[in-house]
Amino acid sequence: MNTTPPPDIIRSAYAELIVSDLAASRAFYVGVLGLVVTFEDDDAIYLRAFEEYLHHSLVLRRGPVPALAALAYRVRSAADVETAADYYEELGVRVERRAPGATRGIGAAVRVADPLGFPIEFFYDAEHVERMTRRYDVQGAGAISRLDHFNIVTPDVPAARDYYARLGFRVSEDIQDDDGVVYAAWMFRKATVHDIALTGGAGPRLHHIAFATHERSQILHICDHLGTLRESDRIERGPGRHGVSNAFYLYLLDPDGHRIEIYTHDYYTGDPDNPVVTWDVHDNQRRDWWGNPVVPSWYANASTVLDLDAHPMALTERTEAAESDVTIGADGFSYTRRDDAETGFKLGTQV
Ligand code: DHY
Repeated sequence: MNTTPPPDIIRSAYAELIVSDLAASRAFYVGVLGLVVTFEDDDAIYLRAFEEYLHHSLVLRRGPVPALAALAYRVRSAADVETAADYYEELGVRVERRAPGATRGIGAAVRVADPLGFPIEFFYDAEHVERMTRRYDVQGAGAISRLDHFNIVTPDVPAARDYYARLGFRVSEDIQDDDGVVYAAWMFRKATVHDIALTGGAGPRLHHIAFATHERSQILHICDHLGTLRESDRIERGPGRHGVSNAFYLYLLDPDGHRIEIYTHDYYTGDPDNPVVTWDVHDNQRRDWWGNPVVPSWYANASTVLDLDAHPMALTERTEAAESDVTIGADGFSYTRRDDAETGFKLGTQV
């Protein structure tokens, strides 16, 4: 256990993804999602959403293996970057100090191989660019406001929850069964439902990164836009209303299969006694408030994670039951009203 205090983390701030074809990725992230290009060259594209004034919230870097290269948290001050280095050195994991500009637009930073196997960066200083909040002349009908959260796949959710709790994150919601098996947990630093979600499964893998819009209409427009492009197969799940978080959601797959969530309407969690919501894993409305089934790919697939030398991380299997084995959405193993018999009609058992 650490004697060094943890860094004061403000929020999830940016992700760096390795993609195989920058032009194809650009067509998706800029052409469809409308993200703003801060800088691009032959190796990388640096993107931000309309309300963001830091250099980027997403880096797409060309590389041989589509993967996650880093998840970055912003900390409260430059001194907190040093605190992060001390904290992880005391934990005994690999810590790399990065000079200003090692990632374009980012100041002095620290990257660590965290105990869950993820490449995590901490930074404070960053280049400021135009915040395009009021640039309605360039915002489309599907305008995205900001990065909202990361969702990672990890085999032991309680262990991951405890690690993040030591970093100062609090749980907003989780999914458990009557025996206390924890299938997933949502944790936050900023005053929303989450900055990081922990999904139980073979890990480390990246489940998705999520961007927020202001309204549901923007999410629906993205669906319409994809339909018009005859790219409806980029829509993996939704649109729908989450049970957990109460957010309106859409999951998309980028050209390399990285999953991107578009998310809006979650709620304020900032008071110190914010109540934790625990869902029964057999509640059909936990993941989709309307009881629509969760497609199996959403449980099964996730992105490879790279170590600090850009090598793919080996996976550790989950030993406890997988959520997809005990219930997939409204699949007849689950309930809508706890004591009713489940008909399972949404998967077509009526025929
Ligand atoms: C849920 C998943 C998310 C999220 C909030 C809630 C639960 C679910 O519907 O699967 O990715 O951001």
